[in-house]
Amino acid sequence: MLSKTNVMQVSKTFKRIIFLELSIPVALLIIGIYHGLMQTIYRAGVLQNTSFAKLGYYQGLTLHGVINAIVLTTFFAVAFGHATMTYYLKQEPNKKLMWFSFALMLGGTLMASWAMLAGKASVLYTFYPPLKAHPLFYIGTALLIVGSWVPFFNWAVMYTQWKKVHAETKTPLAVIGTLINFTIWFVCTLAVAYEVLVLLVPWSLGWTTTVNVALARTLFWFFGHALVYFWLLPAYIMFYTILPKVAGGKLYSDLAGRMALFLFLLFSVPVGVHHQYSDPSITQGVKFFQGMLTYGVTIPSFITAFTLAASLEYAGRQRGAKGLFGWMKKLPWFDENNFLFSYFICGLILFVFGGVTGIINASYSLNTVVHNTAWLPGHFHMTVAGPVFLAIVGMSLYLYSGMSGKPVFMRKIVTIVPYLWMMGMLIFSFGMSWGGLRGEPRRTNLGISYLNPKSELFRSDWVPTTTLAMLGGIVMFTAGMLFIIAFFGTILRKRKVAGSLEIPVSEAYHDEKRVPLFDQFKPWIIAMIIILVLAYTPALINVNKNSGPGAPRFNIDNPTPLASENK
Ligand code: HAS
Repeated sequence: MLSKTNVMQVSKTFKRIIFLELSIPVALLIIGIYHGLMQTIYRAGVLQNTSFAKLGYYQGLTLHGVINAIVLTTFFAVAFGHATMTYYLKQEPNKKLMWFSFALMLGGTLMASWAMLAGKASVLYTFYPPLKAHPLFYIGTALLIVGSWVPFFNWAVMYTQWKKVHAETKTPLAVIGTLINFTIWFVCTLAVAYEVLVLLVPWSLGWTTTVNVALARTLFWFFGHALVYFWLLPAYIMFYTILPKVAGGKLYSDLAGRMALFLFLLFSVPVGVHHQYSDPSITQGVKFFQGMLTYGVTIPSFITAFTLAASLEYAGRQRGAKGLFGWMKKLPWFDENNFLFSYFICGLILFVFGGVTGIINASYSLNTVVHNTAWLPGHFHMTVAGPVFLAIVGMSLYLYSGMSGKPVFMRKIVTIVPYLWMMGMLIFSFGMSWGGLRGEPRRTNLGISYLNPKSELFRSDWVPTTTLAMLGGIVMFTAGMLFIIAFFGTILRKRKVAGSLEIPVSEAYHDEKRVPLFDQFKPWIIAMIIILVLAYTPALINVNKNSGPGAPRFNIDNPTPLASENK
């Protein structure tokens, strides 16, 4: 058991808001992971229909992406941000603002969910035009985002007040990480807010007849790649500040953590064009430059890999390990009183593969082989559904149990869930990546054509790859449902002790002196803006010049435009 020394008492209102922000997305996960499983079943050709239980393939894929990748991650980032800022700065955020932010996020989620469940927004989580969604889908998504800005402004005030009193104290790493993450989030969401409010909502309402697809995609990816680091950074904060402690050791270097986090501020946003290597409207020079910056964004992850590996080695040796690799055996792999470790370590193992596949995608030339194939979901499930998902669910349960004073339900199963999830994910992603290299497309209901033996398009070589992906999907679905049962089982339990906010805190093995550059935001934000202007000015000039005629509105199930309605 971890020592109870790192405990903080918090108000009832604070707890109530955090509980809601943690449990609502976990409840929605039931829909999210169900549709993940269904994707693999359609794709393996077991289902040869366009819909199942009155929910269409693309409708399900949209629900899957939006709930898992946008709703869960945003709610969690806000809840975890509240927890870390409160814990480290010893001050609770403004409650009215907390409620306001929660209400905006919930209202937005309900609007977007209605549009998706009613089949009026089957546009996938990237909502690329010319696919058109109901205006409430776009407005709901915008509200969710704006709701997540509110706490950021509040935290910035809390931090400034704290810094006035603690000018010469190193800002806690978790606070630095949270503020960096939400700075990235604020900057990148400005672009998607413009896309939604200026381009998509008026077009979806029929006030404008066409949309500039190239511009919309470029604005989306300005947001879209930074979004993946908005998902990742809460996990990185946990890896730097909690993992070494729960492993039984220390963080190898505090300064390394700071460097990594600040580098994300520079490189997270100006790389979106690597999603558009195949877009004809952007010139090669811009693609090359953003491709180089993409290699820049791998540096903080390499720093993280080496720092965490050293921290884990130290932990293993503290536990009595001998020899070169003996430390691995000594780590608390299956310690049910310390279940967070299993969520973190499984996520990290998956991220080794997620990282390598990302580096392959980033290559301008190799990207032409993998773009829009099943390889891509193979890559990103080992990132967002690897370290990110596992850290989110593990920490949600940990925070809930600690703050409510209710013991975790099915603790043994909870400890095994991440291993099951990791095995499922490795099988799934191997199937997807292998299929992708054989040309299997992503975002395609293969069951109605390529995986239907009666179709003349049947591809027998995609049978093993899609079957593997489905097997992995079944294992992951089982793990996910076990977690959801454990989470809600915990909520239904009786309180055993008074709840409190308890976060394990790792000490640093090398606790370097305070370096002012790594304890302030201004120079980094200025450098961030300069790189952004250099990377995106030519990209935006390109898409305005080479955008072609505007596109009318389309529905996903019909290749003819809805032009006649656009009067
Ligand atoms: Fe990515 C596409 C490149 C990271 C998510 N990515 C996507 C999409 C998603 C996504 C969702 O360049 C699809 C979007 C769509 O729908 O179209 N990605 C990268 C690169 C990285 C990267 C270079 N991606 C992520 C992360 C994501 C994510 C993180 C979510 C959280 N990605 C791309 C590109 C595309 C792309 C192209 C577009 C492709 C196309 O054609 O459309 C890098 O940040 C990766 C760096 C990571 C590492 C790994 C570090 C390893 C660590 C673990 C250490 C383990 C330890 C344990 C210590 C260098 C930290 C050891 C202990 C033991 C006991 C063993």
